[in-house]
Amino acid sequence: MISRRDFLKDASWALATAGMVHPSLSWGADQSAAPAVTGKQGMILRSFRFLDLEMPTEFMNTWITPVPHFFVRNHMFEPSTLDAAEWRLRVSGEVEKPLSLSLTDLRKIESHSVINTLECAGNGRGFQSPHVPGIQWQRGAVGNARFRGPRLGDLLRRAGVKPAGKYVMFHGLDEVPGKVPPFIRSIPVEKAMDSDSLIATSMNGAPLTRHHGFPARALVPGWIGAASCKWLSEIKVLDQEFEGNFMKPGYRMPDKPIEPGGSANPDATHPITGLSVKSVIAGPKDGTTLKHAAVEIHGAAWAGEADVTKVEISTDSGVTWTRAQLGTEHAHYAWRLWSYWWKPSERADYLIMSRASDSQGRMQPTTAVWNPSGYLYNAIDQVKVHVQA
Ligand SMILES: Nc1nc2c(c(=O)[nH]1)N[C@H]1C(S)=C(S)[C@@H](COP(=O)(O)O)O[C@H]1N2
Ligand SMILES: [Mo]
Repeated sequence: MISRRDFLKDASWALATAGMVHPSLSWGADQSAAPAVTGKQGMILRSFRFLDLEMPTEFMNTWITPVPHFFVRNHMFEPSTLDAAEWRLRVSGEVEKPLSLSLTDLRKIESHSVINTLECAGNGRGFQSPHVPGIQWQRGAVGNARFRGPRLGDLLRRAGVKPAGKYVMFHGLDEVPGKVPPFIRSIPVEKAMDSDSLIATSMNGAPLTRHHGFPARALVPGWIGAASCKWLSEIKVLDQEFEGNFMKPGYRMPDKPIEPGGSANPDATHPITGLSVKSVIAGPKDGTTLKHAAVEIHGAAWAGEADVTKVEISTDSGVTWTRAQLGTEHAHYAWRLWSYWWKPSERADYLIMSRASDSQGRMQPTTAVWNPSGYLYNAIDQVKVHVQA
């Protein structure tokens, strides 16, 4: 093993090991900054091969997450050569008229903008108990951005979906290492036809960067990040759900809760779609020592396809709860910033908790539903602080 200090001293290590298999490489627990990754700043490096970057919670303080702070989740190598002039998006399968569109063709189609909170299904996995394998994300495999591009439904209407077409499959241009199955997934045609499902070509007003899927990605709002395929090159309409590795066994939840630490019967699982209701405390940070003065407790809350209705804060370990103020900026599918001014009554240790509720009547639970891959972790968030003189 190479120590983190050696790694930082010798940035060429990244090049030297670029071909090595380090599936669980991760030293993000101490929230150290990642070495230079193009277009990214101050991120927690969860994995180098393949690149997984987490946003530290101190960046969770703007409604729109700037692209340099937006998390990255890659299952494979990003495409190393991608010529925008050569790039084509094919639409095939159960359609009357298959399409092959250039980037110029796409730009001629009316575009639509959606502000969406994109969250990795594995966000918070690092908090699951008992421990589950996988990238040990804590709070920051999530971000909120304005995506823009043609509606997926408009492309599908142009191609003419046949009655047999029930699912829409996405395939991107990631470079698949060795015999690993490619990142291919599908969504039901109803969600694909939703007027907010996009072929996004821009993020926060600028063309998508390579880390986020240039030149085009699917944007399936309110659903787990994995639904939003990057470097999109192929859309195929299928008569049944796609069943490759990333649909099955990947990204599934047990139909019924299973005992923590247990295993799920694959036949009694279903694909994950929408995100859970969740809030995260961005500040103060866990473990901080505060002066005995008023302090702003703040963070973000989101609920996938539902709307956040309230966020409540407890500063007495969950005995009493008070509503936080919700930020004025809001949009369907977008997180809501929230804030609560707190004056600690005495010098002591405190456990601060946040709990969101949504328009579907869901409330953040005390304990997240445990599952073997640690998906959709959404337990009430908590940070410990010490208040001193
Ligand atoms: N082609 C492709 N698309 C992909 C992935 C991938 O590995 N390859 N990762 C998915 C997962 S698991 C997530 S959470 C989101 C992350 O998007 P981001 O890297 O833009 O934040 O992209 C999704 N789209
Ligand atoms: Mo993800």
